Amino acid sequence: MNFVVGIDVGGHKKGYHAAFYHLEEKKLLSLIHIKTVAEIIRQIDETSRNFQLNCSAIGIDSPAQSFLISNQNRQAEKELVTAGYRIIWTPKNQTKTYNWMEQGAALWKQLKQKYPHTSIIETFPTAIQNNLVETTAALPLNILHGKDKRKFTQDYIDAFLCALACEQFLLHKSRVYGLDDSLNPIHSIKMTVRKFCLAIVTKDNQILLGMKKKGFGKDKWNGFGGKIEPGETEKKAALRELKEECFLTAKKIEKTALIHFTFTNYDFTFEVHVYRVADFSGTPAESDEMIPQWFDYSAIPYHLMWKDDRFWLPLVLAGKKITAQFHFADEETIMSYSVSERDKL
Ligand code: 6OG
Repeated sequence: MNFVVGIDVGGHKKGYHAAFYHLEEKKLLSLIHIKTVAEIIRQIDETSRNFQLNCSAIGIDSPAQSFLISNQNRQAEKELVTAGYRIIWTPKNQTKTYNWMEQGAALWKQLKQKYPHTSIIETFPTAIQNNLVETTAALPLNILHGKDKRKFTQDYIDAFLCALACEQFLLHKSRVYGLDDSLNPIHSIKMTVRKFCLAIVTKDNQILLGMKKKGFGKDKWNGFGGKIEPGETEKKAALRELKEECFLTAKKIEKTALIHFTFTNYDFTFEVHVYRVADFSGTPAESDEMIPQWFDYSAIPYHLMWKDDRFWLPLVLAGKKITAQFHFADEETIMSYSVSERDKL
């Protein structure tokens, strides 16, 4: 029988928060706030002894190596940024090392020495959080005993998310960022990704939208797009869908957004590659899927479109490049979102 440990690194003042999670029983054994690495090691050993369990993986938040390699370009981080996550530990031309980085690096080193046969992975709670769909776990509320404990609930949750990444890693199901890098990859929870394309056609301050006649998003105005076929590039897919759905041929096409959508009731992520088509040939015409119509930028029917569009489409029309993520509770309700401008995609 096995357990895993997820550790959130908070800095010298805050210390560490750790979640001990029983793999087979899928149960949190404990959530603790600890100040020193020696204390973590003592707790791991005690958990092994008391419950007769083997510690099979440890997942550490705040990539521990970032401190050691702050001047190197790390592939995992680039991939996370591309996927829309904000990486705060390696700002451009970083001159400052934060004490939680030192702390993470020290933790990493000492655990490696102490447990050479245990898998130790780096993980990233924010990336995990966005991939959780129906995961639930009882949070033992006795963690709230004592003064100020509620303040740290977030840290306990992060620690638990790190433990979940360990579980996925051991099942070979983790999502890996930076796999080809010489440095450690970052593991997160995997959700199946389905790739889609979306073409936004514009001309003279007007946008061409299509009223979807069937399928996902029926009766909504949207750009033209659909699934990216296996082996097809994202751009080729956008060109093909544009032609199939409204009979236009793009002459000028440029990637303008990468958007990830998750829905509480779908166990996959929609990864939508958005292209702006600013020049084309042909005349838009109705197809099996779409009824096309031009709209002035000032009269875009957002109330008859996907709820996310009002948050990102104005930026795209203003010529920006963006990444964004939206989590929907159902097809009409956005639970959370973030939109970021990018220099390139
Ligand atoms: P087919 O079912 O036609 O592909 N799509 C979304 N577009 C917007 N604006 N917002 C969303 O919020 C979307 N989710 C999916 C991607 C579906 C088409 O719909 C786009 C595809 O172009 C949730 O094969």
